[in-house]
Amino acid sequence: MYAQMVKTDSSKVRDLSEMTDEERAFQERIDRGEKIEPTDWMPDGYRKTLIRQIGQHAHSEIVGQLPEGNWITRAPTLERKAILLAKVQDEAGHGLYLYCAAETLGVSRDELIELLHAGKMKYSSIFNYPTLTWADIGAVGWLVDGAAIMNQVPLQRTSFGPYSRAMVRICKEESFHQRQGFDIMMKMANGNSAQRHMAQDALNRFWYPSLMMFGPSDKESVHSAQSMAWKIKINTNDELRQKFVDQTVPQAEYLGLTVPDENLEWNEDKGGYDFSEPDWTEFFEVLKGNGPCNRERMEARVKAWDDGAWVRDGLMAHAEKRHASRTAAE
Ligand code: BYC
Repeated sequence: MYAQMVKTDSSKVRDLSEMTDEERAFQERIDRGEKIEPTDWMPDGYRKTLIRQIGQHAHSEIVGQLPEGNWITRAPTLERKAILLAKVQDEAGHGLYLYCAAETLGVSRDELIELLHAGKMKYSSIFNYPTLTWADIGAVGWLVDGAAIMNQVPLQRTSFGPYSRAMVRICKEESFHQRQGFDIMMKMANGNSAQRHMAQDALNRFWYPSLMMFGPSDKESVHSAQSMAWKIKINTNDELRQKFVDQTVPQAEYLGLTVPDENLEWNEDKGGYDFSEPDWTEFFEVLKGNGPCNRERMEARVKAWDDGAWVRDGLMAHAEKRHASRTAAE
């Protein structure tokens, strides 16, 4: 019956009758809304899907520090600088909770990071776009964190316990992030004409990349059907994208800014906006590594990892020494 909830690619999701006893018992736990904990039995595919999604989510938080970190030294006031610093530090914390959640599934943080650096794991496409002006920092908070919350609030109910619990904390912090972004946009949109122009330009450049954050259209989404059957994902990509547009358009209107979409129109029948799809060719190019900043982002991450090697080595040596002296004392 769970398969009926699945909106995409449902032909690939196996019915209860096609499962082994263990798989069926697992699926029934999911269907009852029980949380799965790391020591519970789980199908290999469930474990792999979670490692992929949580790992990519963690990488997104860490790589996501880069476009905003770019503006810490150039924030317009001391207060804005302190807020931005706190936000970027929060992203590091989110990455760490998520790597810990992934580690409960039997993969190490080092392994995940090596996969990222080898180009074998993804991070969110959005972070391959540059932050050219201060208004972009407003747009990132307002739109990028806004899209992230839209995706992450339902993930608080995801079936895997450690991921779900990490999401509860992350969502609290993300709402502060979204509000600080909107606050920057309000200042810029109500400022002088150059500031208003910067705010509009930031919206123009970040609108479609933000829509892409929800993933390909449901027709193209390869993982949604199985992930929804396992309640790893709660909504389809298109459902969340629609909710995001419906929430964000009135906010843009409040700011006196124009969403860069000539086809944007309220549709009374569906109770939501009709809007233009992002350019999916561009999306898939960014995923292949051909976005404006892919190379720069990976170079920065690899350099940070290499520069930090002496700290990791030092901590390991210290831990080994302590372990050796404790063992000797016993
Ligand atoms: N970018 O079958 P689909 C943040 C990939 S960070 C890159 O629909 P799925 C923040 C997808 O991985 C917020 N790749 O996949 C941080 C798959 O490829 P693989 C990050 C994407 O997993 C700092 C293929 O396309 N949030 O908020 O069912 C500062 C087919 O897609 C993207 C999360 O990570 C993309 N946008 O659904 C500020 C949320 N979209 O893996 C803010 C958790 C799709 O087979 N993740 N792909 O090689 C999810 O909810 C889901 O993984 C997605 C994709 C909705 C993203």
